[in-house]
Amino acid sequence: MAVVALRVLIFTGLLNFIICEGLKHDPDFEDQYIGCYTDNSSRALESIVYKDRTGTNSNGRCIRECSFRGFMFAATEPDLRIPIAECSRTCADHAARILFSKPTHLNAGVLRTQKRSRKCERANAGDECHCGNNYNYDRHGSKPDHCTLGCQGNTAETCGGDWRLQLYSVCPIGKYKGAGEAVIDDKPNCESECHCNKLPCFYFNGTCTDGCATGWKEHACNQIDCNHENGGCKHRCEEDKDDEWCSCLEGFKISTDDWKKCVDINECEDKTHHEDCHTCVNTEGSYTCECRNGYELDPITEQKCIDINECEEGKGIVNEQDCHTCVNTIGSYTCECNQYYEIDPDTNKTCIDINECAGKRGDDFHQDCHECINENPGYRCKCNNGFREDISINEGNCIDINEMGKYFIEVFKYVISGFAPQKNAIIEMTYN
Ligand SMILES: [Ca+2]
Ligand SMILES: [Ca+2]
Ligand SMILES: [Ca+2]
Repeated sequence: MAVVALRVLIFTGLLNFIICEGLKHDPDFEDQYIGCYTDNSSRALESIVYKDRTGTNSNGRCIRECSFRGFMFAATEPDLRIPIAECSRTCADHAARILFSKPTHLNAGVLRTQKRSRKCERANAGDECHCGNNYNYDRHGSKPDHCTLGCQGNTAETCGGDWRLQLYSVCPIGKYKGAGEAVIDDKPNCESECHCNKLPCFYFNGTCTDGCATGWKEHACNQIDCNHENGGCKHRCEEDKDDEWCSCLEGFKISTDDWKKCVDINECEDKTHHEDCHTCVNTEGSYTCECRNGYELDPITEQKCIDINECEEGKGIVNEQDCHTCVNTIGSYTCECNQYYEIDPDTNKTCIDINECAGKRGDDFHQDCHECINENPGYRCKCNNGFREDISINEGNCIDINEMGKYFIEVFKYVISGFAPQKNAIIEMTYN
């Protein structure tokens, strides 16, 4: 038994080397190889994009064609004109048969298999390129050793086997295979992105044939180049960022459609404007405000409303004429008024004469004022007969003329006669 096992080992290696040679790829796409899978009339991949009869097929060409069409998987498979019965079995099947034949027939078996293999190759009507997006490409099973038929006119590669798909992952245009496995979580590993003047880039390493697009540099055109047209950014470009390196000036944000573009922030809609901005007015890159009466736009920020100091010179308030002492208030102003004046209750902003006579005797005009006559400022008094108005003060006051006259006469008589005045010497006088 041990001898037989050893012989199997030796012959398998020999046959694979001599006859089958095994799976072969274009080295550029080797990394994208997924496996060899069984196909049948219920196709594992949904589309056949071409049947090549010119002898120019290759796995790379099939991968490119599938990528152009937006597929995730590509597979080559020979289109055999001769029925399966003629070609009988795959190369590996023949190898197994030979191993179990008598040793004396080994050489003849090898020769027969070689003949059949060549016959099958000659009989290939063409190479098919299958594309698909179905993750269950393996639903008919896998046959790892069966993809051994050479591509038409290109023996450097194999293009599947009889009803066998030589399956590769496909990266979409602009992407190329990332590091590691060809398929991760059932999806092609296409993490790397290249940016060429004209896509696609090469799928295996991202090389661009016609140079890098704006804002990109290095071999695979996957490095940011802020020195070249600002890295494609509308505003700012930051090379130290791996992803989305564009940023915007103040007042702008990254567009939701294109992270290289910047769009205005509508501060009024977002309600991010200053709380003292009465009516927010959005502008490109900023905003400004419309202010209520009594306020003006802050000349420094132009984004908030500040109180107008109406009391400042040149602001229109005429001191001592209509507003004796201007007092600024937030959003307005008021006035302090001189004596005999009061603030106009209608406007609250001008000083008007107090009508003392409209008030109460004793409180608003003098107790001894017989008839109050309003004046601006103050008031005067009209006095009854025998009284005169004391004009020494603004507040009118009636004083008794007779009493005053008697007093002065007594004093006068006393001074000139040197004796005490007598009652019958009193002289009635009118004081003017
Ligand atoms: Ca704005
Ligand atoms: Ca004010
Ligand atoms: Ca008055």
